[in-house]
Amino acid sequence: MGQKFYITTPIYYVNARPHIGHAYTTIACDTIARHQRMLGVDTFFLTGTDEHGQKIERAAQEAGKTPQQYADEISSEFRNLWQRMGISNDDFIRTTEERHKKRVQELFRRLRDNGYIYKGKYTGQYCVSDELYVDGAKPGDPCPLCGRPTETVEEENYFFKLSAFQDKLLEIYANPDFVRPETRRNEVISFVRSGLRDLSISRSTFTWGIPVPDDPKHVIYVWLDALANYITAIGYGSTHAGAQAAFHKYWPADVHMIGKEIVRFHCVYWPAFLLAAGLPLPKAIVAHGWLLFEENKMSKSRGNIVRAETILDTLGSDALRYFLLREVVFGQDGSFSFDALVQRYNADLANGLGNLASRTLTMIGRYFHGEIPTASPSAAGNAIAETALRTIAEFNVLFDQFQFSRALEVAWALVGAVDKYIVENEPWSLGEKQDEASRARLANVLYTSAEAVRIVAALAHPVMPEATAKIWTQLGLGDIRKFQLSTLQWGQLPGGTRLGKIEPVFPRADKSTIERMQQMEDEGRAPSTTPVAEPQSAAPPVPSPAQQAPAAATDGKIAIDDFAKVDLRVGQIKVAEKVKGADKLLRLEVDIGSEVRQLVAGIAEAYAPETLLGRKVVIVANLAPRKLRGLESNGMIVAASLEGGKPVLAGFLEDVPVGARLK
Ligand code: ME8
Repeated sequence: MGQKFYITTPIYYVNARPHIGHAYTTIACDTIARHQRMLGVDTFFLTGTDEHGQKIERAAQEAGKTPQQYADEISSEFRNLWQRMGISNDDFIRTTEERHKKRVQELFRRLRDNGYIYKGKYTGQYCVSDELYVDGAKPGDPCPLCGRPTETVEEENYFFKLSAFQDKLLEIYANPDFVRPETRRNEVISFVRSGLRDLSISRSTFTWGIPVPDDPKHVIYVWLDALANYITAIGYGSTHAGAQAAFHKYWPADVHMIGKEIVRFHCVYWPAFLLAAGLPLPKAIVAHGWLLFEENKMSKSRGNIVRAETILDTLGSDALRYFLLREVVFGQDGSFSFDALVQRYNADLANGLGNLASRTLTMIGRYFHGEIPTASPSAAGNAIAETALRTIAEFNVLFDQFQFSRALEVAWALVGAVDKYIVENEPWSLGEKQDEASRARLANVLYTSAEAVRIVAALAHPVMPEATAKIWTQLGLGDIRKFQLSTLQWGQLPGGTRLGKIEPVFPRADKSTIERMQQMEDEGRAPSTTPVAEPQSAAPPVPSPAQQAPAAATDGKIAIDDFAKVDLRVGQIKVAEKVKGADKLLRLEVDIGSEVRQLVAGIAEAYAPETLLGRKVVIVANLAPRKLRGLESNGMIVAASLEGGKPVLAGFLEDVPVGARLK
């Protein structure tokens, strides 16, 4: 056909283990990639990990590891999870791979040779968490993206002439398909209209990055490094003929799928870099909304993440995929809850498609000796056939517009229509009769139901690859991956086909499934290397000396090296609030210089939340995360623990800067 399709996810930072927020983007891309492959299009699907920069360097330091060790561990967690979920990516790029580093340097050279890079001095604010230069901000100002305090950066940098691209970018946004959805496009247009300043694209005060060619004192700005993955992975900058051919074949990307918080990097910086390099632009940048949990964006720093593994272990990958794509209106924020997941699973999958498939196939087994009955395949006059044809057309249009939820709703309306049709036609009564007319009607009813199941399975295959493949085999149709979606029509199910072994595809879930998932989440918080069993009761996490003592040397004393393992920092309380249903606990957000951490502390009986705002405290910053009342606590606040009394927070008589280390 000569058609190609190239789709990418963002490459995920390795400072956090994967959660279902990351899985959401990856599942959406996987679904689109599978859909394209089913249409016979030569598809390339890329994902990977973003491993350089100050944020990763600091996270590794806090974990007591080298950045490379740290990146290796977390990157492999992403890769393993995608494998376990059956994600069909064609490559997995790591920005610490040689192939990437060399090709990024090649891109840098090209930007420089084309006259878009100059050396200058940068003095301004920087957000390490978003790796963002915050133009026009003053020291202490918060980051416009995440609200965390920015840091002052003063160093000699290489600059990219971003300002030269303002008009050109605005012309590009005139194409309504370039940035989607419309709300994000408007945001980008107004950001660019407000004026673009040149962008610093190197750093010289730390080393964890790709060296600037011919000036290795500088490392390349992590966003230039990261965005380039979309071209380096498919061969840009390579001298190998095969890689060059792949680049020419697949670039430009058809879709860069991202979360809405990284729109500016993808829709402003990335096209400007490409224009400066003289390379074609991606066809579409599609930003989805956030997955919320307990009303907030699911994220490691908030500690409100849900791991994909919990759902894979209970309901399976297809259930997670279906739920996320059906429940969340693509482009908008959507809430995740275990209750909603199980409800949707039971209603649409166990009682919906699963039940329809199993009752239809069981009746074909009973009344037609396990062979699809021969019936009139014509759609004319058959209301279900007509609905199915409409469903195919609508589903494809909605799918192409990334309206997964609506597309699935339309397909499941067909499931509902067939359920009703079965009830109205009572095949079980027809099956009791032996006259020819009843047999012919029974054959028609069961053929119609089975054909509708086949059509829903074909449409839903990119969304639920495993379950639909099973239904396909049970229908006696062999390998669903060989089916060409573009040919899907009513009446293709051949009469006389022998059914495969009939087994339930979506066993019903009950209340205990929800409890199990919640329990698994509570237990699974701590990293696997340091199991922390945290009781659900509100035991105050104020440390007792015994809990705090690192590995003991002799006679209960410890060596100075042991003490040095405890990362004690000055923190400042930014947010303090009571934890619902726990008298002793407060949820705190504490600025520790490098980031704002969420902590849960057992000090609610001693301190009213409002009296704590702005207070400087001592934090154990490198404690393994643990969960209290469903909230992740990332560190511990140090307090005197008084026998029979209330805890008293440690503090300072002199003023001390936030983030200072205690040693
Ligand atoms: O931003 N809801 O990496 P990252 C929906 N390395 N999607 C979510 C989500 C949530 N709660 N949480 C994460 C970076 N995501 C950069 C990208 S690309 C050249 C560099 C998904 O680890 C979503 O796709 O912070 C979001 O954009 C991405 O993970 C951010 O991943």
